Amino acid sequence: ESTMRSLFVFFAILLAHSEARLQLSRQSYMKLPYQFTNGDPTNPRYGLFQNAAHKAAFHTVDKILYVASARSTEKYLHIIDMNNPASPSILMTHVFDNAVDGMITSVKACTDTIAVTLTAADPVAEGHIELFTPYNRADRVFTRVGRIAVGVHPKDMAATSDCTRLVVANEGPVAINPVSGTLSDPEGSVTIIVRNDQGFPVEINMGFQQLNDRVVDYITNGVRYVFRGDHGVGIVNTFSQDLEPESVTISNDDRFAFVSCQENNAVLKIDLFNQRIIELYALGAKNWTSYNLDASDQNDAANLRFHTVYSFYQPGKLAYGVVDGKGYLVSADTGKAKTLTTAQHGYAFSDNTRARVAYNDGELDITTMDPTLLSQIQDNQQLGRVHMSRVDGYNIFNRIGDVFLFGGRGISLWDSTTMAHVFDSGDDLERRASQFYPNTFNGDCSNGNQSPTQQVDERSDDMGPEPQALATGTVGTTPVLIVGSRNGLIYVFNMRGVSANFESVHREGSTNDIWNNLYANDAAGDQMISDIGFVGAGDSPSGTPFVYVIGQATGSLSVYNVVDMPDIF
Ligand SMILES: *[C@@H]1O[C@H](CO)[C@@H](O)[C@H](O)[C@H]1NC(C)=O
Ligand SMILES: [Ca+2]
Ligand SMILES: [Ca+2]
Repeated sequence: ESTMRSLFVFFAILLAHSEARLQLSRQSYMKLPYQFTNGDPTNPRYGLFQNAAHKAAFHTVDKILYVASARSTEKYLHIIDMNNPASPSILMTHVFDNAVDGMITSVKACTDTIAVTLTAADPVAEGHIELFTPYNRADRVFTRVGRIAVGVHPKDMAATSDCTRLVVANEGPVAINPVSGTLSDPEGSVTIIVRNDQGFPVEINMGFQQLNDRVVDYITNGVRYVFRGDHGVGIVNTFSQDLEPESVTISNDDRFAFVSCQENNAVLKIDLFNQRIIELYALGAKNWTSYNLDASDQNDAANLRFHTVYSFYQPGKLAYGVVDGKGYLVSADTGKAKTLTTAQHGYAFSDNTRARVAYNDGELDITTMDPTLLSQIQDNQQLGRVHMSRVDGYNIFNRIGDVFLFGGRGISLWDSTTMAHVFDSGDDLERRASQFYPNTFNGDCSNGNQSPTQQVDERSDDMGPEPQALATGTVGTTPVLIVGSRNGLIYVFNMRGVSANFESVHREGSTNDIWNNLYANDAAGDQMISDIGFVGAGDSPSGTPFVYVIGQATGSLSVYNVVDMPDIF
């Protein structure tokens, strides 16, 4: 019987490994300059943790990639030649030098227009979108054609397929009002910019105040109304002020926009034809009873364990994908807690606390909670360190009876008509990371004097793998999903059936030196992946589909071909 069993295991492994798999094949890697000494483009400066690159957009006709920095001092848009994805080169760097602007937050490339969103230097003032004609290779010029005000702190932007509508998600995060010197929570909003024949864009600003009337319904459905003010000190904060858009995507028929309100764990669906909000949907919580997770940073290793906790999906990035002719909203379930400090926001508030601290502070209902869960909460190797919500999970005794964590630690598919949750990758991201890259599992890139292996496990108590970039596309006839995690892993999934099925995972860069040295030697990979784009075979100069990846911590751009390769046994 045992011979039969091992034979069976042998064949199972053989089968699993003899299939072809969609994998990434590295084409190029480059660091972007964060500054030019004395403004001289021939004198670039490079540095780790300088936010030299953050977002990118590919112009399919011109084969140009526009890469934006995320710096208030140097607002750069690098215009990069991608005629040969194996050796991209900077053609020009456009410098945004309007002192009223804060920093670049997103970039979109349409056939005849390049759009860039900029926050305002004043954190409670409205931001802007700047429009350009695409870079002209012959004349080497990049010409601005318009500047339009949007809402406070534009964070993300999407365009319809014909580019007649741009949709901007304005986060409106809490800040200190520079005039009054006190806390101000600007309204979140969505701006729709409609192109007309005169070339003068019409803009529609959509606030969320209309949703305040239904706040009780929304809370009952599970939408998080996180910071409600403090009436004792005269801070009133409405639901619409607390709703904070993070990411936006548009359905492939250009009819609907979907906006993720990350901290609120909700998605707004907007009708782009009638310019109205259809509904605000609560995303619900993930029940970890069926999965494993690593919630402790104190064992310097992957320890995926079983805990009876819940977590909010809280997508940091949305995309739209079509499977078997039906559209799905795809979410990267990053997670985010809302933390306000006196220094930065004029008031101290914390959405989250470490589970053991909540226990010690008497916030948990120890009389009704499962004893196993309570013992895990008192153990820093298990749940003691994990950040849990102190706003949710209250029972009728006004004590926390259920533990809610931040972030789904995976990706989800949502029916774009009903917003039903139709697929969850469960613990796939952490499981594959622990299998293929255990030495950097849930690791961080935050200390230049430490190595990637020294920073292993540091994000486990936060939100684990933290997927924060997504792209959908097609390789041959296979719909694919590319997912980038904060700690530099790039996952490839196929979307056959209504699910995301694992194909491969890639980590770029070495682990055998401190980050500063790895960075200097072009061996740090892409850390804190902040954007990913997929370029299909028809738009790729080589005819092979490729993926570009932006790492914010490393200020880097990587390009990979997506190839169907047989696995080497
Ligand atoms: C979570 O799943 C477990 C096991 O299936 C179940 O007992 C529990 O009721 C679920 N929790 C919720 C809120 O549905
Ligand atoms: Ca706000
Ligand atoms: Ca761990």
